[in-house]
Order: sequence, then structure tokens, then C-alpha cells
Amino acid sequence: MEQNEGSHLTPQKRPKKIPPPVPKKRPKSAPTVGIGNGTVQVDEPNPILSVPKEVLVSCDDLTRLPVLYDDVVLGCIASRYQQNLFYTWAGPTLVATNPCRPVPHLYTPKEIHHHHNQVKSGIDRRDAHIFSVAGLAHHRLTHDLGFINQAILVSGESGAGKTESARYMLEYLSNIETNFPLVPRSPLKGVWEDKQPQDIQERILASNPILEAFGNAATLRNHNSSRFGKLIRLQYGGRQLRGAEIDTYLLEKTRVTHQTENERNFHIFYQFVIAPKGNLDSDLASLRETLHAFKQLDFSMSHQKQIFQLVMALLHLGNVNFSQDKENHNSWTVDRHNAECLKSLESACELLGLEEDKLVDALTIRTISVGTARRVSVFHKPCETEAQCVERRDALMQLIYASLFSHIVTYINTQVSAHRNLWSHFLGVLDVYGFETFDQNSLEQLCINYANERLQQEFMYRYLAAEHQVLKEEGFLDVDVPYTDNTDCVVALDSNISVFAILNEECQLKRALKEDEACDRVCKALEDTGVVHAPSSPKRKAGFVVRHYAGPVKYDAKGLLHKNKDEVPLEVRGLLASSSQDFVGGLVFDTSDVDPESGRRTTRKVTTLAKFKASLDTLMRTLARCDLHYVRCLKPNAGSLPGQPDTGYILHQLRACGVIETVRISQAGYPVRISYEDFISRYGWLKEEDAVDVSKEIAKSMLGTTQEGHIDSVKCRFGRTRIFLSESALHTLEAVRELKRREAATCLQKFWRRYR
Ligand code: AOV
Ligand code: MG
Repeated sequence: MEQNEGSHLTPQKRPKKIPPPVPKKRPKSAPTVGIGNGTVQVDEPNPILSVPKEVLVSCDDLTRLPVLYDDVVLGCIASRYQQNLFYTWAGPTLVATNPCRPVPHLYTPKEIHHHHNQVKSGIDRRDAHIFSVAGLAHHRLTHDLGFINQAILVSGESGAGKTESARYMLEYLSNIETNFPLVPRSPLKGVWEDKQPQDIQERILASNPILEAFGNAATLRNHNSSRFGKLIRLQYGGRQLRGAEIDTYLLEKTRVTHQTENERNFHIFYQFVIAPKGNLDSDLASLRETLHAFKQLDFSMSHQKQIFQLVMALLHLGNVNFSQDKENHNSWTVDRHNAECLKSLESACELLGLEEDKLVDALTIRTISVGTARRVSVFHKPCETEAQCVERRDALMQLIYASLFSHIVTYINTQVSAHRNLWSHFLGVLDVYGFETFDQNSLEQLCINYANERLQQEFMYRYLAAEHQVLKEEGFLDVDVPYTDNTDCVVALDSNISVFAILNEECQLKRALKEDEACDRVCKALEDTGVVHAPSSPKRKAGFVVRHYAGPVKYDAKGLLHKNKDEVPLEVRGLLASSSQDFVGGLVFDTSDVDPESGRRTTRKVTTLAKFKASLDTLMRTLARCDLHYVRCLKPNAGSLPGQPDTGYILHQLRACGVIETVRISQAGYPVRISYEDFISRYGWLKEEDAVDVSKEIAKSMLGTTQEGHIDSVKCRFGRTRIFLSESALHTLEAVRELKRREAATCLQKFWRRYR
């Protein structure tokens, strides 16, 4: 491990705070859609002044705001935040603002009970709370006909609270199973035969501390940043929780060997080495939690020992250094003259079950093949530079860590997932790394931001574009809510002529990697897209800029192709297979020559980007089979300080994740939509007329003449096939209906009394 990373055994200071990104200045556009039939243009320069603060604070759904200026939406979120109201609906989406301080009273069993009861009683308006989202998804999964799969997508920038939100939702879902069993235990026999349901929930929750220990790290933006994406699918058989399956996406394995200044390695290294010495309280507490979770998930003591031996071996490998050969200045080897380095080498070999010479050879001698496929000559050549040795050592460490992580996930899955016969539908909670932009951005950020683009695109198609289309088809031509379509960006990133295609092609070429040239190619090939362009600053030329939906990001050329190729030298791979320890020998595998799409072996080098795109395609196919629910997490300010909402910072996030657009479209659309036929059959007393046009006229005249509770046109709109109502209009109609029903019943009773 390199020095700028600091000794991996040295506790780091709290990550330095970085300044907030300057929100993109956009011209303030008056909302084109507002209340009622017509287009509302509000001219006041600062409409927030005209909405009393009490109204803003009490409004728990942004779509109910009287005016939809960005300032008002923002004022509502900020005012609520200051009153410790951290959740607000934006139509169907929940906006969750990070409290940045512990607020345990919001997540007590009493709260779980309250929200669960709310869901059970079928109240339409649920409190704005993270439990409501989980409750609604659970209700749809277990009570609607057909048991439709559900997925909750939690998004937001790094440190916004995605992982915490996902955790609270899992806690809610586990607790309602424990405390409020909806159906008696199923008589089906299977893997859980000998386990109580409580055990299933505990195991599912126990997976969290382990995955966080091995997959999270302190970054400049978040002291507990997830360095992998995670979809946890709770498996249900009928209405009962049976188990879970965890899919993970792209662990940032390079972190094992390189971290940006003031960032840390994965938590487990500190928990394991520092915590027992009592240096860091927080790491000590986390270690206890990790060990407890291992126990809950039946990791045997010997299994735990094997895992910790690998962690230890990595720490020793990180201290193996290299020096120039005294006789042959063209070759580098392990610095065995340095006592500390020698000790680390010996310890690493012992822990990995490797022969010392074999490890040294693998780290310092390159195997070079030349010739044609028929006649290949193989040479062995010592590394000529220190960098070559370091690269091999780092490749070995990253391979070990990624394989260990993957092994742990696989093992957890065997402990928590239910037998295929026992479940038929699932509720997924997706927590992926948030959109990232740093001073220096590399392949990791490209992958992370690409994942966010794909999810945003899904949201746009599923919700924004679909809503827009519905409103247009219904004839609401005055509805013109522009939404950000990020399809161009996705296409520029992953289509046939795209950033990914060019970077992949460069990695297939049989020549030394030329990262600067590759980036130039990207800029030239894609300059017409308007999405990708060359960096404007002449100082930092090498690289390219992508205009993401959440803002532009400059990706540096350095290391881009190298990480994409992700080459593990053959000797390094072979070395681990020769380990005398079954655990190590069996653990390491490499899928680099398995085509991610066909699953077949290929002679083509499969790059990191290709593998990542394939895993996202699979994720998108899974989401396509689900009803989607959205939680948009917001960070109140760049420094994650409690009680200090930074409006500029929040607005930037609200725009970036489409909340403003969601609100406008939701309000324009009206939440209640009923076909004219259904409307007449429920509220009409003139059922014979079923032609749409006639029904429409009837519906119109009915709404116009309802005496008992006048519904004015502001609360409803007439589409071509449906009537669009506000919730208050619906309540009035229901009240009228109930009144009529009672009147009719009284008439009927009178009639019977008279003529019996
Ligand atoms: P992230 O998942 O969105 O970032 P986290 O969920 O890790 O962000 O949240 C960051 C920190 O904010 C947590 O460690 C808590 O200290 C605090 N926090 C978040 N939500 C809450 C809450 N509901 N109540 C109290 N504190 C909270 V990243 O994984 O970096 O994208 O990659
Ligand atoms: Mg996270």
C-alpha cells in the first residue's frame, strides 16, 4: 500500500469537508401549470413571501402547495427541515432530507406500529415517513391480487442518507413480520423448517453490518460511504417473508490499494487492526457488531479465522516494498534487506499458504509470450521498474479482496435465501452509490454516474414521460412541464459509438495502453452529441467531460484504461491457485474471460465497463418486472451539518433528481383518475348511458349541479377518456354518495313500512 494513502494501520483524521458544488444557474421560469383548468402564471418576484410559513411547514406533500415556484417548493422543504420534519411527499415520491444527527424517536417500534396500522386501515393519505413507503410497497405486494413484485429505489448524492433509509425500511419490513404476523406460518417445509420466522429477520438484518464492514469506507463526502451497490430482495411466499437475496454491484476494489488523501480504506481493516488496541471507539463498536453478525449468520469460528487471515495477509502485502537489484540495475525485486518488508513478506506467505519464492517471482517476474497462435515462445523477464512491481502487487491485493467480498456475499445468500419452492415474489430495496463528482474522477465515478443515469432514465420513462403522455392524450394541451430527458447521455455513454465502446475497444487492442489518445478519441467521436466534450482548461487536458443530468463531470485519462482492462497477470492468478490452504485456493476465481451477456467463455478480454453494463442491464430487467417506489434523499448542506438547510445546495439536488418535475406533473395531473364509465357506475344514477361522450357530459353536468358539496371546476378536469380529480373533490363526491345512499335507504324503509 502506498504512502500517500498513509499507513493503513494509522487512523485517519475525519475527512475534510469539501465546498458545495455551485448550483447551475437557470432562468427562473414561472410554472406553466398550476391550479385549475387554466395555465397559472405567477408574477410576484418572490412568491415564497406570499405563502405563509405555517402553510409551508404543514404541507407534507409538495403537490399540494398553492404555487409551484422552485422557491416555494424549496421553502417548504427547508421550513419543514427546521421544524424537524424530515420527510415530505412529492406526489408518489418521498423526499427524505438527512437530519445529520440521530433522531431515534422517529424509528421506534411505536412508530412502526403506527405506520403499519395506517397502511392496514387503507388510509389514502399516509404520513410522510420512510416507513410509509416500505408499508405501501409491502401492502401492494401482499394484499393486491397477483402479488406483483415491488421495488423501492433509493437515490440521492453521496451522504444524502440512502443507506440509512434502506436500513430503516428493512427494519420496518422485518419488524412487521415479527410483531404483526399477517397470516399463520405456512405449512410448507423447506430450508426454514427448523428456523423460526424471527430467525429469518435477524439474519437478514445481520447481513448489513458485515457488508458495511467489508464494503463501506470513509470518504470526503460520507464517513460511511457505500463503495458497492446493493439490491436486497425480500422473498415472499404468499404473504410471508421467507428469506432474502442480495445482489451487489461493482465493489470499488481499487480502494484496497489507493485512497484519495483524507479518505480511508474499507472499515474492516480499521475494525480488525485498530479497534482491539482500543484506539478508535467507533471502530471497536463496529467490530463487535460485525462479530455478532458473523455469529448470527452461522459463520463458524474457523471460517471467521480464514476471513480474518486474508484481511491480515492484505495488510502485510501492503507493506511489501521493492528495490533495485544491486547487480542488475535493470531489474527490481522484493526489498528483502529491509527487515520490516521481509517480515511482512513472510507473514503474508504464511497467511496465504504460499511459498515465499513463488510469491516473490509472481510479483517481480513477468511472463511474456510472443509469436503466433501455432508457435508461441515464452520468456520470463524481471520487472524493470518499481511501478511494474507495485502494479502486480496491487493487482494481487485487489483480486484477493474482491474475491473475499464476493465469497462473503455468496455465503450470506446461502444463509438468508429461501428455497426456490418457498417463494414466488419479492420486495426489493435498491441502495446504489449516489452521483459523484470529485476533483479527480476516474473509472469508478464513470460507472457510478452511469448507474445513476440509468436509474434516472427508468424514472423518467416510468413516471415523468408516462405522466406527460397521459396528460397529452387526455387533451390537456396546456400542460407543458418540461422534464429533463437524459436518454442522450445514456446513449453517449453505452451505445455502439459511445464512451464505453471506445474505451473497451482501446483495451482490446494489442498494444500498450494510450490513455490520453483514447480520451481524445472519445471527445472527437462524441462532440456532436452535445453530451461529451473535451475539458476546457488547458492545464488539465487529458480526459473528457460528460454532461450528466446532475451536472458535468470531468473524467481524467490517467488510469482509465488500466482500470477498465483490469488485468490480473496470469502468474498472479496461478499463484493463488497453488496455495496450500483450501480456503485461498478455492476462493479466488476470475470471470474476466466469461462473456457477461452469454455467460460463455470468450477469448475477448471482458472489461470492467462491459461487466458493469451487463450487471446494470440485469438490474433494469429485474426492475421492469416491479412496481416502483421512489425515495429521493437530500443532503441539507455540503458539510452534513444538522439544522442548517442550504437552499442553493438543496435546490440543485431537487432539480437533478427530477423532484421539481414530479411535483409539477403530479399537480397538473390530479392524483385521482377515474374512467367516465367507472365514474358513472359509482357516482351516477343514470347507468344506461355508457357511451363515453354521453358519460362525459353526464359527469360534467353532475359535477356542476352537485348541491350538497359543490365541486368547482378548479378541482377537476375532464380528459378524453377519464376524469381527473383532486383528492378533496373525491372526498366531496364520496360524501355526496354516502348521503344519497342513506337517503335511498331511508326511502326504501319508509316504502316497506307503508306497503308491508
Ligand atoms: P448515502 O448512503 O446516501 O451515501 P448514508 O445513508 O450513509 O448516505 O448517510 C450518511 C450519514 O448521514 C449517516 O452515516 C448518518 O450519520 C446520517 N443519516 C442519514 N440518514 C439519517 C437519518 N434518517 N437519521 C439520522 N442520521 C442520518 V454513499 O453510500 O456515500 O452514496 O456512497
Ligand atoms: Mg450508502
